Amino acid sequence: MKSNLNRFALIVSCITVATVLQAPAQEKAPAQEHTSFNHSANEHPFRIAPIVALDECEPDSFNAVLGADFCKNVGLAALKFTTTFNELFQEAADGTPDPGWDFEPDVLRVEHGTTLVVTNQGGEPHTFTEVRKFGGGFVDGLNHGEETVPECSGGFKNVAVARTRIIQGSQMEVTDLSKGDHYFECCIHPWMRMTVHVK
Ligand SMILES: [Cu+2]
Repeated sequence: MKSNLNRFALIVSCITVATVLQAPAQEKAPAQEHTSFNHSANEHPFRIAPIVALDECEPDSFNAVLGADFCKNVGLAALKFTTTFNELFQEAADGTPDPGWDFEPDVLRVEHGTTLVVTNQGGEPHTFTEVRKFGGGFVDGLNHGEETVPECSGGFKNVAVARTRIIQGSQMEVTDLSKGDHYFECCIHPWMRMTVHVK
């Protein structure tokens, strides 16, 4: 009887040891899957490519012309890092458009399948519009004589243009870009340009 009890205790402790030994093995399996998932993700490290739209609009002068709350660069205005509405048009007319109105980066190389995520970190609306060839936008006074490109014509009355508008603080995603070169510009401030190479 005693011997049977000992055998039973031995069996129980063997099962316990086996269970304990198995536990890490079970935890390991998903970890390995996770590693291989990360590995495949590493083959396409740029599945999401962030892009920002920037500007330095001066709220008082812009809003006097375009309406209250059109330009929301309150922080920059406090620091005096802003350009007034008239200055912006004068700079464009002089052929030296304001570099504070910008897409970053200017050039981007991405893998096929990458999603562009464009965030408007500026104070006024922009568009991120794909064009066949860079050219003028839909605001004549900002075009420096360049003709409006077909993709921007009609301004926001054109649904295709309106769909590419990004208001302050919001984001827009661009997906399904084919392999090759793609050109994007702002239909309001046409010197805001960027090129995306899709491999
Ligand atoms: Cu713009």
